[in-house]
Amino acid sequence: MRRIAIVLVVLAVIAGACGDDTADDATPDETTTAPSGNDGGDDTTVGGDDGQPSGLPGLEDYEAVAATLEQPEFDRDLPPQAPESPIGAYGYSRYVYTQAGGEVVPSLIEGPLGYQTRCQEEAKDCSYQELKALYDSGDDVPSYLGMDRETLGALVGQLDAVNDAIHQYEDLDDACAAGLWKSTNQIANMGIHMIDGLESNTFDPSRPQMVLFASEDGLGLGAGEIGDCRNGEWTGADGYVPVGAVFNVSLTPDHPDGFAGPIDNWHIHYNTCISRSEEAGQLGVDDNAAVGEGGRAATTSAVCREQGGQFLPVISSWMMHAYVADGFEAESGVFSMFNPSVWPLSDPDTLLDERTSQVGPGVESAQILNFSFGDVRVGVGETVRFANSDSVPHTVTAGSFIEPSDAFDSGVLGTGQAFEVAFDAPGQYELFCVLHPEMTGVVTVE
Ligand SMILES: [Cu+2]
Repeated sequence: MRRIAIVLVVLAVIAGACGDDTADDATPDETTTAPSGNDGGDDTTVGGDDGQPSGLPGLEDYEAVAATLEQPEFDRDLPPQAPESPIGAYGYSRYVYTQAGGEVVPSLIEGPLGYQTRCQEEAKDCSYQELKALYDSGDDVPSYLGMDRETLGALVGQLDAVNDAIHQYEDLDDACAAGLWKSTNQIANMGIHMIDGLESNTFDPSRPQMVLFASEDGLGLGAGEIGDCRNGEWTGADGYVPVGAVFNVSLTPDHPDGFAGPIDNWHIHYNTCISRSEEAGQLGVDDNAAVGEGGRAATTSAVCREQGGQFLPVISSWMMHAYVADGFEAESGVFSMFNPSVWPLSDPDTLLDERTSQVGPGVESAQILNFSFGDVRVGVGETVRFANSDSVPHTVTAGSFIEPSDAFDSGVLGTGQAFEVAFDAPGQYELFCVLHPEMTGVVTVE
């Protein structure tokens, strides 16, 4: 990979020498914001406010700067420097930091360090049913799955075991009779968490630590009481069926070697407030949290204490969902945190858009998620704020690796650092990461 990148630098220099007159004439105003407090960023921003095209430094310059940034050692580690403003999106990014009162606190880590094999677009065959059909067809395994045929077979076998495990229970009466107990009410795009065997904290596909239940017809929604297990019986309405499982295993330094292949991105919760209010019997508080995992947004110990909750700086386990039930096929991937086939029903790509973009007044937030800028759309005069929520440094640089432009360049952005660009003229603006040339994006200004 590195050798290819260096060849590309040479190409870029040649392209630059021959192609100056093709450079962007629409020059957005460039403003760098927020990276202060992070040693890597301030002194590396390239490109000028003086209007002089300064050219881009070579890959090796950027790599040298990137190498000075401290990196976490293990999958479970938070970044050495905390972001100053919220970053990330639950279920879609490596890190999530959320605003809690006057503080920005870590909320979630998901997936291994570096690149994660995520399989969340509808077009990709990543649901249990699709993986199974793919394996049975004997067709080539698509490269986005990052596994060979044998590994796919092993994964499908494990998911078969999960499917059998959750279907030991036909409904919540069965679950209550078997001694399961309710951990949460029905959480949007997730379901009701029923605890089954938390005493074991090892990975076994046939013995998940929780079973997720949901109704087929959108029953029992919202934050209100839906029922509970009493004397081995479910007190609420009928109609809930198993849809998937949650695994909850020991917090090892790196993520568990659980399912075959790379698509199982395990997560860890930080700064959780647990309340056990009588009326809800619900794990987690903060109903008005917009971006939490079912309202389980991170908070501070002070806020938690005020609410009468129990504060956990970290929940000491790796967790992951697996949605396997027919009728609740997870088009956003078998291991996705949110399943668009569980109430509220939605389109997977819409769910992805909703969960990963936040619009502020005049500022569009563009999360850099897993080596991707996404496609960003803004109005003329609006500002885009790129925030790096990956575990590795990136740059936000105008143009492409073959044909970089002087229009804007963030310099090296470590985890949590952000870069803002205001776009004053309509058009399509290409951008890329100097450190990872395959990482490209487009900002559409209209
Ligand atoms: Cu990059």
